[in-house]
Amino acid sequence: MSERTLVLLKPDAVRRGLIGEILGRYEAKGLAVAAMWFGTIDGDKADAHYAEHVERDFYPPLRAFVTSGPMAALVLEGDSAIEVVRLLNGATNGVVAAPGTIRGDLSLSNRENLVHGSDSAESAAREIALWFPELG
Ligand code: IDP
Repeated sequence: MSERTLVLLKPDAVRRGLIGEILGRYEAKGLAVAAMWFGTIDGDKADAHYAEHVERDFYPPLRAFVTSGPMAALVLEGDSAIEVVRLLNGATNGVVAAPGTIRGDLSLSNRENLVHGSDSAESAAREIALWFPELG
């Protein structure tokens, strides 16, 4: 079933020059870019995106990280896009993410782990509305 998911290429991906490498993996898998945005977000936008995490101990440094420089936000579309992106991204912590995944191949960090992908259909709908209100 074709569906849409929200992907972030976080500031570490941009700083490290990995936009092409990462986007190439999604495209090679067969997902299509339906929308794209590039820029730097403020703390309010970070709080809205990570609403479920704002009370967590790891949130203040995460907030500083995601507001530290430009990011790319994308809507990717294709069969089972939500699950496929999560599988391609790999586990949250790059140290233990499986080789062959984006985080497993390219990250050694639990925070600076290059990418975000919506974790459910409900999250995808909420995040796409937040980042791309014009698609609503
Ligand atoms: P996910 O990005 O794999 O879905 P979440 O648990 O939703 O992981 O966490 C959101 C983001 O918060 C992670 O991608 C990572 O950047 C950061 N994060 C999560 N857990 C930790 C932690 O224990 N220490 C530092 N950062 C964390």
